[in-house]
Amino acid sequence: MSRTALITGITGQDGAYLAKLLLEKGYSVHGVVRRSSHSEVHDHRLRWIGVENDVQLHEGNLTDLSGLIRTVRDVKPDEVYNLAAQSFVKSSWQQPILTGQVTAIGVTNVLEAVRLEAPEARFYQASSSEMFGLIQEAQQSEKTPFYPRSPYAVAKLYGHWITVNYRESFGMHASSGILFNHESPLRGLEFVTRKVTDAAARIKLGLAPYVELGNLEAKRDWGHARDYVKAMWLMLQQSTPDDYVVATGKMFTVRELCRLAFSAVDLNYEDYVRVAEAHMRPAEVDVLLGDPKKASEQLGWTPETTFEQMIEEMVQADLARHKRNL
Ligand code: NDP
Ligand code: GDR
Repeated sequence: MSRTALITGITGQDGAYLAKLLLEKGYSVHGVVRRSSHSEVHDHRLRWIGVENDVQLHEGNLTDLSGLIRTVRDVKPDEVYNLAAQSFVKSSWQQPILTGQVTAIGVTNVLEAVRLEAPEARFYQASSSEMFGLIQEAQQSEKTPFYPRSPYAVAKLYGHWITVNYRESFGMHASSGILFNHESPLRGLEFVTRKVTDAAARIKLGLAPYVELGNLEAKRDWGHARDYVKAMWLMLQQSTPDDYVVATGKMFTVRELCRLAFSAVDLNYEDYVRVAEAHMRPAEVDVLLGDPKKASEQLGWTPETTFEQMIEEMVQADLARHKRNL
């Protein structure tokens, strides 16, 4: 019998890749979308990935419990993936209260809607490596203590623990994926990988003279979103719910990212990258490196795309996009 999934944040990067994966597995896929005055912004990623006509969208907001209850009641999901969030770390200092309302309390709203209307449904929470922040161990695993460094990370920590708490309090099948950075051609332009691949493409085509960045020495463990949504699905296929770190176990600096992206268009990044104070953060997360051993051993999950392949794919996608618009 076909299973039904409900995805909050279906219009985001991960939502698009997850919707595609679940449709390929025969699920009936539903998503929660925010109302906007621009109807075309709803589904540009779903269109890019080719599933816009195969998913059913329901208006709703993570801050509106009654709407979430109605949606869960109507959809009767077997699996709920809570991907919606104010997800940009830098914006969380500018909008700390909104970030708390959506990224923290919003998780409780979704959990409550599920507990009331579909208590048997399996629940996935999009936790984040940002919760490790000022790292307490050189390589971070499920056992590493957290030390959040931004209003976003503080909010994600609440979302993480409320998920654990609903599992322990109500016996819900609620799992939390502590995902390290993952990117793709569908990444938002404000995040550093996509900002750099898009800039490399525009500079190559003569559409921009340079790009301004912040901390070039920050190190991240970057994987591909296409690989990471598979780990989300695998978590909900386990007989018992649990928490898993999802990462590649390799890290690169922002500077190395720049070198790779610009060399993909035969340019030297040093000629085009400028550092601007405006892109620095009040409190930086200097380095993140995940230990994906548990996900590998218990879920049988391994990343398939290397960092180099992913950056090449993103640069080529940005080149193609800008050439179409020339
Ligand atoms: P995106 O920013 O691409 O997508 C966020 C989604 O949340 C969008 O669909 C957005 O809708 C939706 N959303 C935002 N606010 C609300 C709201 N108030 N009510 C309903 N929907 C809302 O994020 P990603 O796809 O990259 O990430 C998915 C999740 O995983 C997020 O929770 C993120 O914090 C978390 N995460 C991401 C990682 C990464 O590296 N990508 C790593 C670890 C965790 P709209 O399209 O209308 O803006
Ligand atoms: P991050 O991703 O904050 O790790 O959160 P982002 O790509 O924004 O930053 C990564 C690192 O690059 C440095 N950096 C810059 N970042 C941006 N955005 N723009 C710049 O110009 C720039 N220059 C340097 C940053 O300082 C940082 O150190 C992402 C989000 O997807 C979160 O939702 C998610 O939880 C985490 O990844 C894991």
